[in-house]
Amino acid sequence: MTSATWTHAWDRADGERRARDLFTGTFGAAPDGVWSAPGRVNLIGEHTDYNDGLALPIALPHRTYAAVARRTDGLVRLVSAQEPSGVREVPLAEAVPGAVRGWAAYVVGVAWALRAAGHDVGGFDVAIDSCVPFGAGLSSSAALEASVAVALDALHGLGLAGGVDDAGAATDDAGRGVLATLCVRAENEMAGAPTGGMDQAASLRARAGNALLLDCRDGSVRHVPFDLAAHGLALLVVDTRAEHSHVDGEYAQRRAACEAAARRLGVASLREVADDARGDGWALEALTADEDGVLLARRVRHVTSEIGRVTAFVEALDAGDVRAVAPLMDASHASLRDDYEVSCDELDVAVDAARAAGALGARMTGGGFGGSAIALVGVDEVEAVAEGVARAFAARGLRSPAFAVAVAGPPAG
Ligand code: GAF
Repeated sequence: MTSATWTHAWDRADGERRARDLFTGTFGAAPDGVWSAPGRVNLIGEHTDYNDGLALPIALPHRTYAAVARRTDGLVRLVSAQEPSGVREVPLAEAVPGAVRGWAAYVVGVAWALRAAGHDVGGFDVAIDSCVPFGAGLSSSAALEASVAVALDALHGLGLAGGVDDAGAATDDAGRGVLATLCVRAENEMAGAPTGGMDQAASLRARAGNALLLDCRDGSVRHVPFDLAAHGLALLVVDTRAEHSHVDGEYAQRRAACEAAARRLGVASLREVADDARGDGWALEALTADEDGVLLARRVRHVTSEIGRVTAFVEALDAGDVRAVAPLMDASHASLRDDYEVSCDELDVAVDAARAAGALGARMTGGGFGGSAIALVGVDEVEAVAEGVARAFAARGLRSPAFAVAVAGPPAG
């Protein structure tokens, strides 16, 4: 009997029923339909997206469900099972950056971004329910945005989202790329979180059974088969329950540091440094010539080395040598902890304890400053590693973590 707490994904029919029931109970009529979108874990490629770099997320089986009905009066009424504040009302005409606070900004922001891009989107009622843990670094915000985006796409016949086939693949990746960009606008401009585009791409463009190799320079993607079970392995997610947020200053500071470094180096983005045939030594040397460039050099070293690790990770998957990704995960964590300084005690404890309990490799995932870690473990070791992590947290007096096993699920639909 395990003492570890597990966060299980809802069955799709159950999630849809929950959102539908909340809608009917709140608004007194049936919705036009229910749409859903997944959270994500990023396998590797952290803080690379806003540097035109590479990232490798998978969509989680944990999803956010949105029951939605069109309105004709330009009003948005919102309710969420995760928000005790009751029904919120926002006239779309008043929905401008800065005017809408809290979780509603992510929902209304998607409608605002679609309208700003020239799409004829009107008011709607929406009821949200979700099994994507909130504030756990598993992209609950992107799941919320993407679920609303595909709902509005369908209800207004925008023709961008296409469908999802029986194999869990989106039928119109280009249209989804457009929707992902608009969801990023919603998050950046309406919600005020200066994030990159990885999370929205994962939620809208991932494919079941595959990792999504995302090239953030041109938005192109490649689906890389990712079936750990076939190799006797599993991906354990540790939600440290140290809540994180990207609306606060640290994330923005890291992004600003990268932009400052790129300016000093005279490159359009740090991707150019990562791709430089000479390596990144010249850039680190140039930056450390000034004392105030020493910190920038460490930030740059994380980004360039992390982009290299994404390439090596994909090469290992392509070669069927899945165990070879474990040291890359360890190196990624060390780089994020020491050079990029976005880890925290809880994440370090989770990673160290997972390894001590038998994980082959482990790292923080997502933006950091709290949130979740992932560990590559043998299928028979999942419980033991979770127990080991739970014990380490208890021994340090930390809040009990929650666990999940991640398999690559289908995208929003
Ligand atoms: C967060 C952001 F939303 C992403 O855009 C990405 O930068 C990530 O942190 C770090 O890789 O999830």
